[in-house]
Amino acid sequence: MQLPSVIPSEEKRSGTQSRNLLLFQNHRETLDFARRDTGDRRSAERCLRVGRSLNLRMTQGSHDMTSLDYYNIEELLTEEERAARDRARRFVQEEVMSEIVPFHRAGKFPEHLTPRMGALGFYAPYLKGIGFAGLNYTAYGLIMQELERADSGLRSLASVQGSLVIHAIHSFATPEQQTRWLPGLVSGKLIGCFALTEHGHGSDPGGMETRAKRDGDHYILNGSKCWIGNASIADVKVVWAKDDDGRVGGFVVEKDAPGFRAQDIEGKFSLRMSRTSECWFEDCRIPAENRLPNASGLGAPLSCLSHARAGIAWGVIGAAIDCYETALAYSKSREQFGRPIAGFQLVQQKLVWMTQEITKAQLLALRLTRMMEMGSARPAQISLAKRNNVWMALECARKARDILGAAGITDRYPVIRHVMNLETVSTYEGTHDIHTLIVGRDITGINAFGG
Ligand code: TGC
Ligand code: FAD
Repeated sequence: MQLPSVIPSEEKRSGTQSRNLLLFQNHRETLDFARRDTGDRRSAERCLRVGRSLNLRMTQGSHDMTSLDYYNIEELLTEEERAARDRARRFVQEEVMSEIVPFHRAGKFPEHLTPRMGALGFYAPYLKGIGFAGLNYTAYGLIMQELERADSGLRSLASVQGSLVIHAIHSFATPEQQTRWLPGLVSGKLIGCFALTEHGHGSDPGGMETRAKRDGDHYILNGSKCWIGNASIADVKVVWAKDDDGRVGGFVVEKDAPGFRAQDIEGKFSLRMSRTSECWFEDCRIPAENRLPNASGLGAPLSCLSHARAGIAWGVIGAAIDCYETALAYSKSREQFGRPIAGFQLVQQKLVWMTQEITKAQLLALRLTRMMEMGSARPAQISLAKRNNVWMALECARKARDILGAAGITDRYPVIRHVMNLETVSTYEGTHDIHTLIVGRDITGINAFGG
């Protein structure tokens, strides 16, 4: 007689399910290992090694390239766009998926993927010039979709490195500065961070208190930043601070600059794979030539954010599809009251809602990047897409979690991880409500922000 287990033996080994089942086998061994080794600081590292050693077993023969496409959006894509997406999808399946759960549990990022993503051209792939992939915005969005299908932390790394740091240096630096920093950043050999948010100024970055005071051939920075991706390890920190005239400027703080200090934020339940830091500048002295001369005013960092937000509008579709496909497969195999739960009308309603909203989000994202390619997209239109698509993905993740019942709270399935991650995505790069007010201001002409 077979005893029941939370791993149903009848689970079909195809597509997403097979991937999830194999991932869970990794988890179990990782968990068993972790249980035997409690309280030891080295246990997290060991968990990672176990996860890695199981990597090959998981990826062999799992080239599932299907993805929800209810309105045949595939037909609207060019060969180049499909190729970029498929390259990213293959990378995620073959090199990333087996890493996700152990690294997520350990609260670490698989650092070896940073140069690998650089080699694949995933950082700001829409930029033109030496070293850049030179793709269009839709291909960029599709790459972000595939990265976020795995984990929002993976897409975040690409957003910060590419659309924020590389984009800022590409847009606002001199040719000499670009030559100095871009090759290392684009290849992923150097790590970047984008420091805008402060402890006291999140939604209103215009109120920032960090100052950069000119002192001969140097600037002296004083102030602090908070919630900054990779700040503690970044080689190239793009820091936004007000100058002697009170104008927002961009300053590059390099590794080991005197007066710079950072500390990682512990205890995150969301975006666990990302390193997120707070940092302080105490008479931090940098050469005057590290100022980005073409960045003047808050519009400079906000223009970088526009590009990252468009990537998020595409990226979260990947997370939503992963949740939908997991819930669909589970509901077809899970039986209650003598039939698959997919046969119940209330479950179908949730699956249909997901299909409908993912399809609308795909069309919205595609139209947005087509407008960006024509140069006609306005920031408020980007805000609308970020706002809608992140909300859509979070709702899909919550509904999928519900369909999975108790199994949905374990990381045997990716759904609860997406739920937790998307809470961050809804907050960063402008909260849901801040984007509401940006669009509200655009359509009414009345500014609802404070002040
Ligand atoms: P406001 O008057 O609206 O704007 C100031 C100046 O900026 C211009 N501008 C933009 N320019 C380009 N692109 C945009 N998206 C722009 N939005 C505004 C604007 O025209 C103006 O120019 P000028 O010449 O007149 O000075 O300024 P405000 O202080 O009223 O701003 C309000 C608001 C809400 C729009 C803005 O501050 C905002 O977006 N707040 C949200 C903060 C935010 O998104 N922070 C993100 C931090 S970075 C991050 O989260 C990275 S996580 C990445 C990851 O891991 O994926
Ligand atoms: P607050 O601004 O304090 O907002 C709190 C609440 O008040 C929200 O619900 C908000 O919508 C609401 N609110 C605020 N103002 C208004 C208003 N006028 N009307 C109505 N409601 C309002 N920042 C960076 O610079 N670089 C990074 O790399 C980075 N990475 C991040 C990574 C993670 C994991 C997280 C969580 C954040 C990151 N951030 C980063 C910071 C992020 O951009 C901010 O958290 C975000 O902009 C919101 O700021 P806040 O957290 O201070 O919230």
